[in-house]
Amino acid sequence: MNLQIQPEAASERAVEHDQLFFFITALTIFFTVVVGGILLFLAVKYRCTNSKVDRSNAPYHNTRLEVAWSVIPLLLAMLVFFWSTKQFISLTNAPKDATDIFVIGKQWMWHVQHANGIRENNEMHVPVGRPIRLTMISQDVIHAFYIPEFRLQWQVVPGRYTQMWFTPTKPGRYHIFCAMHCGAQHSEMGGYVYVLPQAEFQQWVENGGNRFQPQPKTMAEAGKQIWDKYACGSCHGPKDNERGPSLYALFNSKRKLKNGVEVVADADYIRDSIYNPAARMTAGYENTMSPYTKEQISEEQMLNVIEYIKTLGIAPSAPSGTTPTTPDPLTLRTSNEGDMTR
Ligand SMILES: [Cu+2]
Repeated sequence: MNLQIQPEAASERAVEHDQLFFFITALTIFFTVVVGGILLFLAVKYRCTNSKVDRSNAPYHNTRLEVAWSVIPLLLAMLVFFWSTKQFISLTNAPKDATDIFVIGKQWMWHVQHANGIRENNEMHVPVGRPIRLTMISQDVIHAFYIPEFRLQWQVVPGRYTQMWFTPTKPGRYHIFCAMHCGAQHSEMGGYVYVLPQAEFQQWVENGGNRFQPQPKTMAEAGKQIWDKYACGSCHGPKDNERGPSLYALFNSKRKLKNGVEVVADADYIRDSIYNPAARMTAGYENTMSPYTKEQISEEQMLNVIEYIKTLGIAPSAPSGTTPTTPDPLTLRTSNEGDMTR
């Protein structure tokens, strides 16, 4: 009989995750047996009042024993705490050379975009052995992107980008699930990630993936189309003008707002400023820009627009090759609270 306790471990993260998981399991079993065994032994030994056991001079306490049963579990708990915290933090800290893939969740499917313009539905093709960073957002309700074989799961929420990364280690096909109950057809919201050997992945890219359009456009090119369609450049030119501030070399730079606060112009800031310009006006400007709705610019198109704005220049402080959407979930949450009510 082939009894499988865990799904296959197909990412770097999975190996460390499993070590921690089995360590906690072993600890639990060990202490259950020790405490249960002592309990059982004492219960049997002293089971009735007339058993011939000396009950006089029962000890009230034993300092060495008490220190031991306090300090040893404390140390073990701290070990589990630091070990799991390390893994938790590493989930959002992608290496600089990670390849970006963008994921959009909607009832009830996963939409995937690669920077080279390849788009996929309910499928994600990745090369083996390369770090992949996912930037995710939902178009409607809260979802969660979950690949058990990679031990990878994070919430995909409306109103802000979330990120996580992984390095797949074994070519193969692995299930994608939505791990957040998101409506009637939640259970059908799934798909597959295909981990391909490098050469095969290159071939897949050259063939244009499983195309929805014959000639792939890069995300930035698709973003420029939207930029042109809404004539964004008429107010946001190469230089600041009286209608609007320039967006050249905006990405990742510091912006002074009307209310005196200074913010970093990251992906969330740009997205917010298009869907809800009034919320964070740039210092020196009146609120003359009308907000864009998701019917006009969908979440999918928004990612393209942001990629295009990056091509207008990234502030020098930007670490090369990264998408500096603030990885700290707390900062993001406070900066986007208005979104849910829009
Ligand atoms: Cu879902």
